[in-house]
Amino acid sequence: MRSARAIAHSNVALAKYWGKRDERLVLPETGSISITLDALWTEASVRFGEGDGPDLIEVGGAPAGPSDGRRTLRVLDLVRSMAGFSGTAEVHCWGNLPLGAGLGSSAAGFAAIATAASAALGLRLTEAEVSALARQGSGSACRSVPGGFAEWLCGRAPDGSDSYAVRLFGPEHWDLRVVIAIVNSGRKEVSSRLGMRRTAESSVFYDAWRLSVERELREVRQALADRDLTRLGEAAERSAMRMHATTLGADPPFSYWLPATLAVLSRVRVLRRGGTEAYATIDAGPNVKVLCRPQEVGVVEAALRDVQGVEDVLTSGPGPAARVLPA
Ligand code: 2P0
Repeated sequence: MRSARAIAHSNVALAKYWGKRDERLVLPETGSISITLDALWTEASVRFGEGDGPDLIEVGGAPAGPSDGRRTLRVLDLVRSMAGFSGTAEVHCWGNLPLGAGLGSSAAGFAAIATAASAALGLRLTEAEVSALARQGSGSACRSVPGGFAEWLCGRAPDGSDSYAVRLFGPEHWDLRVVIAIVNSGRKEVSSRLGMRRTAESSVFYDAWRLSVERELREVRQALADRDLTRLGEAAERSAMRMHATTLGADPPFSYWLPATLAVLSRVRVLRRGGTEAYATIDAGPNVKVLCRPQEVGVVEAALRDVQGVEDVLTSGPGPAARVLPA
C-alpha cells in the first residue's frame, strides 16, 4: 500500500520571512528563524493509487480551498515526479489549528503533507530535501520539518536547491514558552502570500526591511545559543514591528492588526515595566505571540486574558521535527 501518515507542528518566526525572490519556487528574499510550537499541529495522511482520476484533497473533512488545493497539488506533483509515479493521490489533513488566521496552519500542513507524501512513495529523502519540498507548498513550512529552533537558509541557487531549513537547536535546548493571545481566529482578509507580494512590489519601506534582516538573524542566532531571553525578545520584537511597518508603506496600504492587537502590545510593555520579561511577535494576522520563561506563563496568561478583545489564550513550548507516524 502506497500510503503514509505524518504529523508536523506549526512555527512562529523570531526573525521573519516577508517577501519572495521567486514566487513559483517559493524562494525568500532573506533568511528567517523560528521556534516550532509543540501545542499546534497538523496530521496528514497521503495515499497513492493506480489510475488517472483527479486527486482528492481534504482539509478538516472538507475539500481544500483553491489556494491550498493548488499548493498541495504542486507538492504531490513534485513527489510523483521524483518517484516516477503517475497515479492519483488522496490527501486528508486535520489538526488543532484554525486555517488562515496567522497561526501557522499552512506551515504545519505542508510540512506534514511533504513528509507523508514522500514516505508514501518510498522516497528516501534527507531532511533538507523534505524541507525544500514543504517550502514549495508554503514557505514557512520548510521550518517545521526540522522542528525545534530552525533557520530557513535563504540560498542563492536559481533552482532553490539550497533554500531549506536546518535545525539550529532541538526543542530540548531551551524551555522557552510562547503564549498566544487569540484576538481573531477567522481567516484573514489579505493572505500572507498576497500581503508579502504587495509589500515587496510596492512598499516604500521594503528595501529598508530587507537590509535590516541580516542583523536580526545574527542577534537571534546568538540569543538562542546563549539562551538569552532579553536579547532574543528584543530582536524578535524589532523583526515583527519592522515587518508590519512595511505593510503600511504598501500601495494600497494595509495592516493585519486589530484594536486588540495594539492593546495586547501595550499590556506586554506593562508586564515588562513590572519586571516580567515578556516580548511580543505578530505574524500575518492580528494575534499576538508572547515569548516568556516557563515560570512566568501564569502571570503572562492572566495579563493577556484580561485585555479587552482577547478571545482566548493558549501556551506552547518548543516542538519537535515533522515525523512519519505508524500506519
Ligand atoms: C514567517 N509569515 O516568517 C512570516 C512572518 C507570516 C509573517 O511565513 O506564501 O504561509 O506560502 O510562502 O509561509 C506566512 O506566510 O507564505 C509567513 P507562503 P507563508 O512565518
